[in-house]
Amino acid sequence: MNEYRTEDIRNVALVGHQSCGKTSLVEAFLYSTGATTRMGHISESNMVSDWDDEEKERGLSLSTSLAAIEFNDVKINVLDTPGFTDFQGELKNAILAADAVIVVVDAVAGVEVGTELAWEYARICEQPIIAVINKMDRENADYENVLDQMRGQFDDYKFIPVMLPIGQQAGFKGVANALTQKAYLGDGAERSDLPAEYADSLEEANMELMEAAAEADDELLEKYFEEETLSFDEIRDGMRKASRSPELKTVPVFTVSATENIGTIPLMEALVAYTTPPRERRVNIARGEDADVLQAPHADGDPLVAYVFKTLNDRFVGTLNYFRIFSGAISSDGRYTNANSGEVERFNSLFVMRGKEQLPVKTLHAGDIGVVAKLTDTKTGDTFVDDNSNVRVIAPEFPAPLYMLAVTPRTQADSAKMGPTLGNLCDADPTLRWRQDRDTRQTVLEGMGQIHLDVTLKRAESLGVGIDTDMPKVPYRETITSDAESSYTHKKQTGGAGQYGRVDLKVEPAPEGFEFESSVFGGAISQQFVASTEKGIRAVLPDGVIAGYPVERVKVNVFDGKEHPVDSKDIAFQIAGREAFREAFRKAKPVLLEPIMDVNITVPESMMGDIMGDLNTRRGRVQGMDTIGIKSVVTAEVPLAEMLRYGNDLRSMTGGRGIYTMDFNRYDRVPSHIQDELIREVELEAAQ
Ligand SMILES: Nc1nc2c(ncn2[C@@H]2O[C@H](COP(=O)(O)OP(=O)(O)O)[C@@H](O)[C@H]2O)c(=O)[nH]1
Ligand SMILES: [Mg+2]
Repeated sequence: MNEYRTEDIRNVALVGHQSCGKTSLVEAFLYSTGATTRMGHISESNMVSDWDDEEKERGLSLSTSLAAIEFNDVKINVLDTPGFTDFQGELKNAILAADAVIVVVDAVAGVEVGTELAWEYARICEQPIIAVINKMDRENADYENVLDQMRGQFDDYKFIPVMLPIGQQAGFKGVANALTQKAYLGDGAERSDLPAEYADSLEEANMELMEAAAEADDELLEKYFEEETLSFDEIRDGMRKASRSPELKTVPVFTVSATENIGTIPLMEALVAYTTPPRERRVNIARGEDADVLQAPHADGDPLVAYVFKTLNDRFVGTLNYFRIFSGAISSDGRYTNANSGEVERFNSLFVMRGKEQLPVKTLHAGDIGVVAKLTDTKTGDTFVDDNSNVRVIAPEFPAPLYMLAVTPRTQADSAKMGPTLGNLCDADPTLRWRQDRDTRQTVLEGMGQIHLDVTLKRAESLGVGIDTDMPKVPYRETITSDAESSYTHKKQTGGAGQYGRVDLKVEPAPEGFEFESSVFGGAISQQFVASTEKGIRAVLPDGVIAGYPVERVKVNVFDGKEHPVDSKDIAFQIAGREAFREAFRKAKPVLLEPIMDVNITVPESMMGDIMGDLNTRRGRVQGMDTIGIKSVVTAEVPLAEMLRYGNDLRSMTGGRGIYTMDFNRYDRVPSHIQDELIREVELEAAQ
């Protein structure tokens, strides 16, 4: 692998709905540039950027992979992202690491959920977008229709076709370039004259392109008015500027067939010409406590700022950290500081990657993307800096987890390894978490969906940890709805040392938590034993009284009791307190509380009815409805207990076209028939 300077580097993130052909496009790039001698195919499980065993098995990209493409003395770092909505974390970080976002759209399926999701992230990051309509060779491929869809869906963007298809479907032969007004047949290595029937439409596309470029810049606009034409370079520069401009939001549109390798070379040329070199990139950073923007230009000599956008734990290659250099340079004999962990890391194993192939390099210049192995304490989201600078790149905001599984180690040996391994996997993936749920006593793994967690557990398995899974329990709470009093005497006075204590107490509902007070009058119980009583009551709280869940929103007042001069002791009052509390709690009309979630669901408008009907069966309360374009957005409050498998259900209801987010709102009373059932379950379990 040659060394590439900043101006000869391009960083693009390939994004789009699952199966739109991103990974196949990387195959075509590698083949057309001579990096491979034949194109891999999904059916043969040999595509360069789907190299992981799991990816091969599923025929699905599960994480971002890096393919460095050497083309015309430029290196294009292609980040091939997974389109499956479970892997949004990978997608967001890849978009941050790149300088342009290539949205690939299927010429038959058109704009899909994954297209929109990626588009919205690109918008939030203010990244320039390039649209590629792929699969033009397929039956029913329809370039114009897909272009119209995009225009309708993303109507604040301006779409400018740069390559138009020559032929469609089985007749798709190549592309016509609006700039050069030439035809590029097959892979497009050579240009030829335009077939006569395309002359008019190309002429028109050329005008549009020129106007769009001229708009980017007052000087260009003036020149265009005067001379009615612009040079190739002016058009390309103008388009680059226009696509980066948050006001103009110009999107150049290209078209290809990845698997037929048609239009690939002109697309690579375009990636070089129409995307911005790394030097022009701005990125949000924190300097100490202050937010700031790292401004252009970022050269080798500037202080180092490099962002780790991906950490991979692999059984064969160990831990790899993928980073993007925003400023400064990195070399294989260097040591750099991880600004997040404070650790100084040695970069001896430095390389660039092409799928799983590691190509060692000595130096990576400002703007480049590389990989480093064998670090001690670095993970996704960290920033490398020079010794004394306190700069961190601000990571994107990641969605809250949607899917949970209870996990248990399979064997004794697995039990010791489970924690550290899950810890590493969660460090590497910002959308993955694990925690010990204190309420349910389960170890809970949380992520974006079933596939996400399946893949995580497979990875843990490959790292040598067997893990079994179970349905997660809902963290219910127990509370009371009225006041009640009780008195309990603990007495053991037969033979030996005796025990004696009496506690009289009152429970009442409280707004939150647990409150304890004592209004014992005239020393009926001494201070010391009031403390014992409180201890006994508090010991009940974690396990509850009626169904084994923690107690909340309760106030206890100990107002009377009785001591014995010899037999009263700590343990006696602990027991009396505990039993008095349990009794009073049972009398005070106890109820279960359950977590209520704020849920936000986006589906195609036509599916709205089904979604609402389904929410009804989940005890959901619809809070609002909205229509955005051809999408409907429903906001609702739904009990967590009804949402545990919603990701799968929504996917099957909508054929993968629905997405949702979910956040905790509050605890609410469980309806009594469900409460009865829950209590019965607990009793059955206890009886076994
Ligand atoms: N006919 C046709 N099929 C394609 C094309 N590009 C990709 N495919 C197929 O679409 C499926 C998904 O491709 P893949 O590259 O894995 O999509 P990704 O999920 O976006 O990475 C595979 O079966 C590919 O062979 C294309 O240009 N034409
Ligand atoms: Mg893929």
